[in-house]
Amino acid sequence: MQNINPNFKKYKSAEEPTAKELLKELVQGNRAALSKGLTLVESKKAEHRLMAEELIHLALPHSGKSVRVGITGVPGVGKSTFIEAFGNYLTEQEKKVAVLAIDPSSNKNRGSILGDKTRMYALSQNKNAFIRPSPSAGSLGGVARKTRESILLCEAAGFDVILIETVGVGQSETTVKSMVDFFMLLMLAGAGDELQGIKRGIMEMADLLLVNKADGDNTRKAKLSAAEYKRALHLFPPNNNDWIPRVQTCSALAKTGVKECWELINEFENQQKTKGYFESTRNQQAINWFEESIGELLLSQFKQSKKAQTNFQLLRTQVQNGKIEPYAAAQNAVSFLFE
Ligand SMILES: Nc1nc2c(ncn2[C@@H]2O[C@H](COP(=O)(O)OP(=O)(O)O)[C@@H](O)[C@H]2O)c(=O)[nH]1
Ligand SMILES: [Mg+2]
Repeated sequence: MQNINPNFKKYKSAEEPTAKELLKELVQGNRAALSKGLTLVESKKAEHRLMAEELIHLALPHSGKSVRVGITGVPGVGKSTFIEAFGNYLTEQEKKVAVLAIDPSSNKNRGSILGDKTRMYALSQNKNAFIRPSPSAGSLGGVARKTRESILLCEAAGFDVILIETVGVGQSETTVKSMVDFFMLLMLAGAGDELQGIKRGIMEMADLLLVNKADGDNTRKAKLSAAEYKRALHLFPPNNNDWIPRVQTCSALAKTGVKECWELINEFENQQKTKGYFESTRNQQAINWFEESIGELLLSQFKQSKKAQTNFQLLRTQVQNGKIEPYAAAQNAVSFLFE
């Protein structure tokens, strides 16, 4: 791939490594280099952004070899506990596991969804695992870009499985779905879909519905729920990748059903690769990323242009006072970008 940004070479300071130096360390599995790379990716500073872009560009040939798994479900369903059990199980299978999060609502005061490191204590101490808390609040688009780039960097650093956690409310699932190979939804037994706030659309996106907390007195209820979900899945429209979504139970706390979950992901990967869907899905995701980025870049240019912003404020008042029709005002506002 060609290096198309001529500004790449401008970044250089005495004490900082160049993107090339950083990548070299990162590819050798240097965790500090990976952390630094991720910090660059998350940074809003222009010079960091530039270096991040170069780093991503250099990392691309080393990326793509992991299995990317999205994990969602309402708060309290057991995502973090599951990731602790699943992540440690995977490292026992000689896998290197990276955990990332998508959480546009998080901010420094409230802490991110991966802030609860106590639930992932063993994993956070595991030398074959890498946990990166969610970047601080931003637009979903911004967080999505950072997460996509973080996936690439983790892959270049040799991680085999990337787990991406998101909260099961709102838009962020669609975003996670658009960047993973396999998407799983954690559910609770007997709580009812409405109670769990899980929209049908999210259930339809899942490759696996995993009924968690199937332990103790709850085991039977969990099995019953799983059977119900299985029946409900038949009513869903078929996927265009020939994969029939599965339903399983697990106990993240007792660490049961975790192995089965990994076996299912392997089955999925094999099937999708054999049929050619694995690659075509990723290619489609790349196209989507490209298209989304254009909208984002235009918006960011619009926000950065002083001239456009002055005009925007003027138009805003005119729209408010009924002096100009909203669509015409938008056309006028945007036209400033192309002058
Ligand atoms: N009984 C039981 N409790 C669980 C299980 N998984 C998680 N929990 C508990 O459910 C609560 C929420 O778990 P957490 O992992 O933080 O959920 P998250 O908000 O989805 O990340 C905690 O008190 C966990 O100990 C499970 O498999 N069985
Ligand atoms: Mg959590």
